Amino acid sequence: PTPVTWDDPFRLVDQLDGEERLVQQTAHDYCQEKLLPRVLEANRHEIFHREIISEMGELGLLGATIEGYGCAGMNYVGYGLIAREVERVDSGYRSAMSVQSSLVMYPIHAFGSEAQRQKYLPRLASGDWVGCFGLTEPDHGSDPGGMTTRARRQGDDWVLSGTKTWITNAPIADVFVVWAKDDEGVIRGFLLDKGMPGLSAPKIEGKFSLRASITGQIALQDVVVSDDRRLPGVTGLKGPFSCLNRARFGIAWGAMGAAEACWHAARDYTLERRQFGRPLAANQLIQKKLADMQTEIALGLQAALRVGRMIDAGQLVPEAISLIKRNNCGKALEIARTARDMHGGNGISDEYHVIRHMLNLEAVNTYEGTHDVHALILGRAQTGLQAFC
Ligand code: TGC
Ligand code: FAD
Repeated sequence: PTPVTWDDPFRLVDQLDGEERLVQQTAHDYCQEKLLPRVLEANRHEIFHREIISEMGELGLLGATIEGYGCAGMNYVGYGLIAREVERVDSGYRSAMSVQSSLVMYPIHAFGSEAQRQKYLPRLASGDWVGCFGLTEPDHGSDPGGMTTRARRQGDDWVLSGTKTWITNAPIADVFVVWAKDDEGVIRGFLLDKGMPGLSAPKIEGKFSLRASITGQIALQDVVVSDDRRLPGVTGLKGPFSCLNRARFGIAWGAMGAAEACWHAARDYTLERRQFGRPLAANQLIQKKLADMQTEIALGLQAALRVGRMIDAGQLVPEAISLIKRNNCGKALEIARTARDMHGGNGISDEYHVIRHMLNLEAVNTYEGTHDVHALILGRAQTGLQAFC
């Protein structure tokens, strides 16, 4: 019989094909060798090392599910495995990767003109350009349908005005995917380039979470945009929400990667650390915590794999994605908090990594639809009753 290993009790590895294992190994090696050594400095000093995007591009990790245009053309399970490996190091690095892949390259590929695809996708795939996605506004986070950013018609052009906030990658972005309402109240997507008159992206300072990821606003002061910068293939909220489906799926995998890092750290630490004359890990209370972590992670990964297989079979069900985004982020946050506690005083030092994961996961549990908003999505789908308002 196949031996059961404590760190992969359901043998997830046996459920992956050769290509998926290779993708995971490539991502794992890169993240451990190149990202982990940089993360303490990045987190302490709120630095996003821009070259990371280029390195990811070189390895084919950006827009990895897209066929052609310099992209790797892998399946969604492969994309999930990349997210898991990147977030095993830091959720902020996974943020940068998911925004570029799911929120910038996906809509250009799915809703863009051929000219837009040719212009943007190869440069975003290589990491020569960084992208960002502007949906959230200061007064409209969970309810993006209330957005006040406007796209007014002016002859053949559009004039964009408004403010987007909490936008990952914005201060360093070359390309901005911006969602705005036209004069009839129809939501449309636009592709803006850095340096356009009236466009700026100030950094948001003082984050206690995702400090290794750069976040900013997008300020639009009457930015004149030609019609060929409009994404022609979609109108309405299903445009941004289709992107969110993919990103939320990646986050469900990524959060499990962060949780695994915390679980393994807690196991190693409690095996090593002795109190009352024996290893902490010899205590029943400690072993129960480790068993709970193992259980939630094993279940969460199986669920993420199942949803990945559904997407790859052409059965994308948004509610299934809400379920795993909500569950895996909530469980990962709980695991990180417990792992932090199990490290005692050392747990608050960044040298032990768990407090960084814990603080990161606070934001991961909030963005891309908060834990409670996903509960309302699931509640609406099973009762038919809208509880948002
Ligand atoms: P609702 O009436 O439900 O839907 C409006 C239209 O959208 C369609 N739709 C979807 N289409 C595709 N996928 C989905 N998941 C969809 N959900 C809805 C729907 O069919 C409808 O289409 P149509 O043609 O009939 O008009 O809209 P609502 O306003 O009632 O929505 C409510 C709610 C709460 C579900 C929604 O607004 C929501 O999900 N809020 C959360 C907002 C959010 O997730 N923001 C994320 C911003 S981006 C971000 O956080 C990036 S972090 C990146 C990182 O660093 O990793
Ligand atoms: P609110 O919507 O004000 O919610 C506050 C609280 O109220 C939450 O607990 C929520 O669950 C609860 N709540 C809201 N509505 C209801 C309701 N109807 N019933 C019960 N409870 C409710 N956005 C982008 O567009 N692009 C990005 O790249 C991006 N990156 C981000 C990066 C970071 C680091 C962060 C923190 C956020 C980012 N966001 C981004 C924004 C993110 O998607 C929003 O923060 C999120 O959708 C929640 O919106 P909000 O912050 O306005 O909270």
